[in-house]
Amino acid sequence: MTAATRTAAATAEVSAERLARHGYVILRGVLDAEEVAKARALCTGYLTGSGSREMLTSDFLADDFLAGIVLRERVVAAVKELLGDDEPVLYPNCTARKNVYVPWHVDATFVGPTAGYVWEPGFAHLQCGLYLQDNDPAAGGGIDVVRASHLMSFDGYGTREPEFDIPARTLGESALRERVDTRAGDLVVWNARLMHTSTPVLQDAGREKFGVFFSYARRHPRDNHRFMSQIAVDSVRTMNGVSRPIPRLAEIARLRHPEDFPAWFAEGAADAAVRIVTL
Ligand SMILES: O=C(O)CCC(=O)C(=O)O
Repeated sequence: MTAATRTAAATAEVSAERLARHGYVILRGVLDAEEVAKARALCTGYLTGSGSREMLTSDFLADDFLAGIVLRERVVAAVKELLGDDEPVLYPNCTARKNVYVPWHVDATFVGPTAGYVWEPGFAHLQCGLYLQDNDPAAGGGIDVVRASHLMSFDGYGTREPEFDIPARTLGESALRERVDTRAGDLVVWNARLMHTSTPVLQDAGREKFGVFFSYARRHPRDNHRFMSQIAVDSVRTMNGVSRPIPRLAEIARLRHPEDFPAWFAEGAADAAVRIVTL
């Protein structure tokens, strides 16, 4: 993509400058109402039963419609603009989730003593969540964030002190807390260092919550390899001396490009100058 096309892809809402300042941006209306209904129906079909909350990457990629969202021209153009990289990296960390609610956190790969590299100026990683329902103040449906917390250190490894009250920050009651105001079909793109949580459900909406998730990054062999290696490390969890695999992460660590990807997806990525990185 030329610099001119990249600039055309940028709007006040979706710009590298806004991402740097707030820690997230919203790409509106990636799916229209009909497509949202289609995606919800697909997710309902795949995520059946109370134990089925997250799709394996292979199952997600096997669905042309869901997988196609990741490579939509508008999505890729926005990612390139936000990363400032015309050949971004896509990780095989693609999934759809049903009724997943997560407490306040910074994404695991970006926390702790081995993750110091995420504070380097050249580092850039984007977590993407496309929500298939409005994010309602009472019923939830998306995420809340602590605005600009990607610039601050919650774990002692960062470069900038949090700028809000210490007692408030862990409770997520900071004045910088905000509900990301998404409508069904909008894509939220956030810096993985951003403190975020599922918007709480205060009142049952009488519907399932669905989201489609994927990760893009700036091309950087060391950082790309570290992200994938951390997924491999996280793919086995040990508690009380008993180790058990986390199937979705274990599969990501096993996938190889291009052979484990649908041909149309691998070709579509290549045509869009998106590099798929596997271990
Ligand atoms: O979708 C949500 O509610 C939370 C997503 C999240 O926290 C994550 O993907 O890291």
